[in-house]
This record gives sequence, structure tokens and C-alpha cells, in this order.
Amino acid sequence: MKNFSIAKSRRLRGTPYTSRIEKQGVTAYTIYNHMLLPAAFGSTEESYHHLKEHVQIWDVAAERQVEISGKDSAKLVQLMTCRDLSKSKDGRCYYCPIIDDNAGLINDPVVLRLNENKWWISLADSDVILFAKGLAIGNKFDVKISEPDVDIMAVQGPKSFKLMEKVFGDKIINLKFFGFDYFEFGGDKHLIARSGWSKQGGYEIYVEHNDSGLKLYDHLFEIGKEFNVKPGCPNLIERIESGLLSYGNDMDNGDNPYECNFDKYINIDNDVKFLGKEKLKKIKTEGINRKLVGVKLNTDKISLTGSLDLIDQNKNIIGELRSACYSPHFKKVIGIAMMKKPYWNGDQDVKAMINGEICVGKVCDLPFI
Ligand code: THG
Repeated sequence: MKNFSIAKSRRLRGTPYTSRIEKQGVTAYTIYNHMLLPAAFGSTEESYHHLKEHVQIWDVAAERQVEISGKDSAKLVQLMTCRDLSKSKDGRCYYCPIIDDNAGLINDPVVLRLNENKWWISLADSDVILFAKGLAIGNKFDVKISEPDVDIMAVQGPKSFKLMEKVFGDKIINLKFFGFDYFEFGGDKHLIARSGWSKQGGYEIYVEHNDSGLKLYDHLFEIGKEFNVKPGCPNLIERIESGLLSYGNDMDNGDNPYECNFDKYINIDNDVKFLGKEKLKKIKTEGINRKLVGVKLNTDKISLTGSLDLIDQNKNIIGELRSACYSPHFKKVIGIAMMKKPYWNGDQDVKAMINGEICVGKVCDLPFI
């Protein structure tokens, strides 16, 4: 496959860290929320092994925030998600499917409750700000909606805890998963959450002061030498093995949250008001016809740029492979697929045409590890 470079422009925004990562050897970008998101620093497999053993700093500024503040902010945030936020607390993050009136997924962000009247919605790749503004106008809500200058830097990997302790003190070790608090560096306070798009442990620093963010970025590399710190980015292999879903790849507006195994983030049994609730009740009663599951395929190479049909013995299409990679852990190709009913059960045989050959495999549960 031939590779092409990206033509940068004002429309494809860089981040405050772009100049740094380009010096450090970024080799591929993807576009996410109209912004550059690093996609590789050399070999994805080498980066995967490094992430599982050491610590990496990621420029994930493309995970943009939609800030919703004002008297009706809690109402608007709740209107957009099927997760019950009525008992949510300040200083906590919530993984929240955002759906439309037809229960189609619009995004799967992390929602941060800064306080009852101020929320950040930390987005996957879709223009939620326009949706939020439309809803606010239509409902005459008293809210302010903006995209603040917040540029997330993630610190991920098993040695992230030691590195962050060295910079911010032992208080940061006590931060619980999906909790956040404010920590000082170079005279500026940063919101830091224990979260991130890997299952290797770590933090996300929501940088609101760009200059101070760059100083912090450089400092982490300077004092992180003893932990073998390296630049990195969300890693395709690690995130598939861990079952972290990617909006636009694994699911999109044509899928509902039940099909994506989001059951634990759906509350239809109390009087919380959100868009698509009636449709969700109907889907729950009728049951779903497709479901996201894992697939293991007996081959050692795949380069997926779209989706790939999964077929049965009789060449009937029984599912759609949506993301895939070679897994060094399983020593075969693994992927995430939307399988039709009744083919989603573990041990179901599947076939696919990969690299010009028919290869066989099996359905399995998510996460893989
Ligand atoms: N961090 C922040 N913003 C983000 C992402 C992130 N925006 C885009 C994208 N990632 C949103 N998608 C996800 C998907 C999964 C998780 C977080 C964001 C995640 N899930 C955990 C899991 O599945 O095990 C925990 C979810 C829970 O149970 O609460 O972390 O990474 N800021």
C-alpha cells in the first residue's frame, strides 16, 4: 500500500505539542476532531511492547473538550447521554454514550463533572458541539457552549505512576480510576485524571496553559529518562487487545448502544430524561440483531483500511470486521466485528478473504485480555 503525506492547513489544526513530536520522530498522523493526532512513531509493534513495559507521553490534544456551563448545563448533558448522571459527583469522569433520538451513537466521550454548572465532554471523533448547540437552542436552555483551549497530554504505561509521583508528589498516586484533581507545576494548576486510552495504567493532563504545558512536556522527558520514557500515541494493537472501542471505526451513528455492549451505561428504568430513551426501551424489548464481538483469525498479517466481510461455510455474510491488527500476544490476527444474530456466540467459525487468501477464525468475547 502506498502512503501519502498530509497537507496541513488551518482546517487541520496542529496542537501545542506538534513541534515537539515532529522533532521526536512522529511518522504518521490521523485526523481526529479536525486536528492532527499522531498515529505512529515508527513500528506499532515496538511501541506496543514499550507501552506495556515502560511509560509513554502522548499528544492527544485532538480529544477536544466541549464545555457546557450555566444554569441548565446538567440538564443538557443528561439530555445527550443514556447514562444516568443524576448521582454524578464533582471530580469524577464518566464514560457516556451520546445518542440521538433514534438511539444511534453520536460519540462515546468521557464526561468530566467540574461542578454542577460546569462540564467538559472529552470527545471522540465527531462534531458534538454542533449537536449540543442545536439542542440548547431548541430547548431554550440557559447554557454556554464552547470549545476551550484544553490540550490533553496522556502519560500511559506501568511506569507512569512513578514518573508522575516524581513530578507531582505522592498525592497523585491516591487518585482513583476515573477520578481527577488539580496539581501544580511551574506555577500553573493542571486538571489531571487517572484515565487514558490504554489499559496499561496512567493519567491524562488537561493542559489549559499552553506554555506551561510545553514546559511540563519537556520536563517529563527530562526526568523520565530513568523510566525509559518515550513519545507514543494510542496504540492499535494494545487498544484492540484491551477492547477499547474507537468511534467511527468500531461503531458509528448506524449502531445503538446495546449492539456495542454498553448495557452498563444505559439507564432506562427511572425518570431521567434523555434523547432516544423510548427507542432504547423498544430495542430492549425486541432484542438486538447484531452485536460487537472479538474475532481471532489464523493469519499473521492484516492492514484494514475499511471494513471486511466475514462469511460462513456457504459464503453468506455473517458479520463485518471493523478494526484488526496482528497481536503479538495471541500470535494471530485479532479484530473487532459487528456480527449478525445468531453468529455472535463464542466459538462461531468465520472466514475472511485476507491478503488474497481465504483464512479461517473464530468469534470470541471482548476484551481479548
Ligand atoms: N480520554 C479522554 N477523552 C477521550 C478518550 C480518552 N475521548 C475520546 C475517546 N478516548 C473516547 N472513548 C473512550 C473509550 C473508552 C474509555 C475512555 C474513552 C475507557 N474505558 C474504560 C474501559 O472500557 O475499561 C473504562 C470505562 C468505565 O467503565 O468507566 O477508559 O481516553 N479524556
